[in-house]
Amino acid sequence: MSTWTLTRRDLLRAAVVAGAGAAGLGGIEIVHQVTTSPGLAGGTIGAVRRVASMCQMCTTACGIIANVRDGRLLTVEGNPADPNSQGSVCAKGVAGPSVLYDPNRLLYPLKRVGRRGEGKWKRITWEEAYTEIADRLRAIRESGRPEEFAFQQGRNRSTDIVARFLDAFGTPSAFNHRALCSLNRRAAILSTIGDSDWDLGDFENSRYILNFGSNWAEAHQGHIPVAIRMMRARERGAKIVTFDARLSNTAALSDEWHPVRPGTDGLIALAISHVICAEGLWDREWFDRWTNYPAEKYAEHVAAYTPELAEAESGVPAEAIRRIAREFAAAAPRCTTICNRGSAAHRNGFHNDRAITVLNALVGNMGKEGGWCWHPMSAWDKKALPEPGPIAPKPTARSLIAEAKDWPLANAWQGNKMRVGEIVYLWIKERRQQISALMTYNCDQAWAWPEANLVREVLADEDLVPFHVCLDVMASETSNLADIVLPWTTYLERWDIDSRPPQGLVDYVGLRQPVVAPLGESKDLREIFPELARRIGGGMEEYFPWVTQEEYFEQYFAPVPGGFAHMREAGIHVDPAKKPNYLPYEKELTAEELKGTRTEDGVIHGPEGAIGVMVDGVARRGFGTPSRKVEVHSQFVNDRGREADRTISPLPVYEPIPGHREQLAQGRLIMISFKWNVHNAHRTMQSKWLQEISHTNPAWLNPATAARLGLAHGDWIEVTSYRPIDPEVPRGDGSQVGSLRTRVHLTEGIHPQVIAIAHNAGRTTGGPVASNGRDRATLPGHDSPDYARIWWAGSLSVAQNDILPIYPDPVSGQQAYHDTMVTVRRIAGGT
Ligand SMILES: Nc1nc2c(c(=O)[nH]1)N[C@H]1C(S)=C(S)[C@@H](COP(=O)(O)OP(=O)(O)OC[C@H]3O[C@@H](n4cnc5c(=O)[nH]c(N)nc54)[C@H](O)[C@@H]3O)O[C@H]1N2
Ligand SMILES: Nc1nc2c(c(=O)[nH]1)N[C@H]1C(S)=C(S)[C@@H](COP(=O)(O)OP(=O)(O)OC[C@H]3O[C@@H](n4cnc5c(=O)[nH]c(N)nc54)[C@H](O)[C@@H]3O)O[C@H]1N2
Ligand code: SF4
Ligand SMILES: [Mo]
Repeated sequence: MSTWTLTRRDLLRAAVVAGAGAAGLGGIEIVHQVTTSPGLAGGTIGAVRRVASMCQMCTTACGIIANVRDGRLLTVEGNPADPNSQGSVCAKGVAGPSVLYDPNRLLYPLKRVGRRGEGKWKRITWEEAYTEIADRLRAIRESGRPEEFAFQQGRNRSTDIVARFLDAFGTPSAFNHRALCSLNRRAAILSTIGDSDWDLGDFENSRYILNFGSNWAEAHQGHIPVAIRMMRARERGAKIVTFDARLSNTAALSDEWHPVRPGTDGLIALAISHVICAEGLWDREWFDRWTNYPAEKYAEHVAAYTPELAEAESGVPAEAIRRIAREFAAAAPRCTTICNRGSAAHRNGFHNDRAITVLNALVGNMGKEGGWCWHPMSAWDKKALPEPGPIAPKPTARSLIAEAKDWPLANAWQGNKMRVGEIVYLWIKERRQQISALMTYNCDQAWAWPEANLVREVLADEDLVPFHVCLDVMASETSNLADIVLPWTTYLERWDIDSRPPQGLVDYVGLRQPVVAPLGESKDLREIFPELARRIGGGMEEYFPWVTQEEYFEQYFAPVPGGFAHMREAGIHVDPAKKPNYLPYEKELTAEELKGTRTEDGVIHGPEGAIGVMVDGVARRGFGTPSRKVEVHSQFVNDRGREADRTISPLPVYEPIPGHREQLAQGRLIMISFKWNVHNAHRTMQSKWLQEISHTNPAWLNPATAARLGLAHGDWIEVTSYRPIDPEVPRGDGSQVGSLRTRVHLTEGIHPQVIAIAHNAGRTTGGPVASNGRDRATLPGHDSPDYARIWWAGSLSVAQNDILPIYPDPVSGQQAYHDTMVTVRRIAGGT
């Protein structure tokens, strides 16, 4: 296999070529749009009201200012008061009005009249909808089996109200998307430092950034906040090195791009560690002081992971690995790693991310300016801003599906239950747990989940799912399979308390507020749940004492100076007295904190557990792990594994993906997935502004691979996928999953053993914009003259998830999105 390293000049050339080539296939244009506005929130300019709120076109939740005239939203811009996004928004943020005013929005409650999935609906009143749903749910609750009411949520930003309702109901069957998304990354960080499940590299102050498969210029949960800091760092001369299986736009904005074979990032990190140890480039003193494993022994552990081994497995030249190791260590402590689904969404992703995290400990950059940092709060300060009103106790009923005991790390951390979302519908199909009612919220599992056709099959089956209510903004593959569809407000018409891991290392809080009145009869969960609780009764109603949503937020924001009124005006609050979370572990414990504690093996225990550690005779706060040190050696994960009959190495290791080597030798390819900057999963595909920019997903192939397979640019191909050959994975028998048809997009910007397909495509419902004209007027009364202007109607758009196998990492349950083995063959053409 060929290996190569590209310079920044080569990268820019390649990016231009990729863009130009794509245009010939109907356009996968590359757009970077980061705007900065000096304007302030609140007040008016002429007849325009400037309303502060928070974007939710993706999970980054940037502060925004909505310009509204006569009750109509005109434009959206960034809110400079947001310490994370600092007044910038991306193209998706700007496109808010196109979602709000989309003529295909759901505006009235609908009840199915034909067979499930047939697409026949009648409009009903809210009164009818409430009555039917409350009657069904009350019967389940009163049956004594509350777990039979299951709630499927996706990227929920209204966690307070959802938890309140489910707890008050008494159901533990809360299914979420975490395993589809970021489970391995979080488990790796929790097991290593304990303080947080999310790292926040101090990029702005960094001099050297190693990026293992994070596409921060286009995606990443901290997209704009990360991207603006990376660009500032580069302007100041920082070097960014990106490992990605494909030339992402992030790779193109980096100083170096190294194409990697998927699933090998952990090995590269271990090989870099090997060089750092072998050449004595480490910060040995820091490692010995602050980790629970001697540096000498870690050097022995990584001795086997040579750069040559890493080259053979990953394709990154050994010499490049040596050079990068030296450069990274030389920049310490102003150096950091960043990673995301590129390294983590694999069968071995937990260990990949552990190896990358520990690499930081080796150079002693943890918690330091310009280094690898974190913040204990991944949202706002919940102690300072407690939830108003009575809090329901946690359910005592059990849910086999939610507990997911086969995956020892999925729910291993209290308060951070991650579940294993991708097995839910398989297990319902296998009748492992009875479901009597399902409510879907903020999730399009029938399109976004692997084996999406299996999800659709289960949702269509009235024996398996007797009652399905879907709350959605627009028709989706999932709402199409509901019995009742409730019209949901968009993020521009609803209330939330929100904030994200603070990139500036100081926590903050924001308010999402309606910038216009809800369209039609759409409502938010914050209105629906209290009403349902009152109608279900049986004590549930006691947890929802407030009358209006404003009243609830009035109470919520009371502790903020200026209260709710200030939040409505400014949108964001940051406590000016708070300092960035540098070196939290060094903090000395006070005499007051040490009162009544006992020290055992150096760990200081208070009445509620470990609070610190003795280091060189001083009592310090340390880390949030059992040993209060960085757990290079995690007995915790090893023990959790043993309890579930799984072997989890306590040290970071490289575990090759089972079957990859053999199948690659037979000529199969690894199929990966990626996200475009202008799309966010399902929710942007209805936006005509965004869909016009990106609406197609041909398969990226390297010219060398295409030559081997006898393929040319633009050829039609059939891609056939297979389950893993892996006894530790459900149905891991190597059997065929399915096939899709797409076209070849030739580019040097991809590893030769990889085929990459963007996931933001392939909708068949949701109206003509989302489906490239396939779905004409789906709902009564929904049409628009704009639809005639969909010049991209009929463009290629395939649903990748129909052929992705359900493939949970056996230790954590993370869906291995980037490990699917496929065969590719040329076909005559046509969709
Ligand atoms: N525009 C946009 N932004 C988003 C989202 C979106 O849908 N669209 N979704 C949000 C959400 S929910 C999430 S979880 C984040 C995800 O954010 P990211 O993880 O940054 O994005 P992904 O596209 O999931 O994957 C990142 C990269 O991994 C690469 N890759 C695949 N396999 C490997 C590998 O083995 N090694 C390496 N080094 N690279 C590999 C892919 O080519 C891709 O460029 O983005 C968030 N932001
Ligand atoms: N092949 C492949 N599949 C993937 C991924 C991948 O990289 N490749 N990524 C995975 C990841 S990381 C994740 S998190 C999941 C995400 O998958 P989902 O959770 O299904 O994605 P969302 O876009 O959040 O869509 C959820 C629902 O939110 C609704 N919605 C809520 N609020 C609004 C709003 O204000 N406006 C609009 N327009 N819609 C709203 C949408 O209508 C939609 O039905 O997908 C996963 N699936
Ligand atoms: S990064 Fe996400 S939250 Fe921020 S403006 Fe873009 S879509 Fe909105
Ligand atoms: Mo995600």
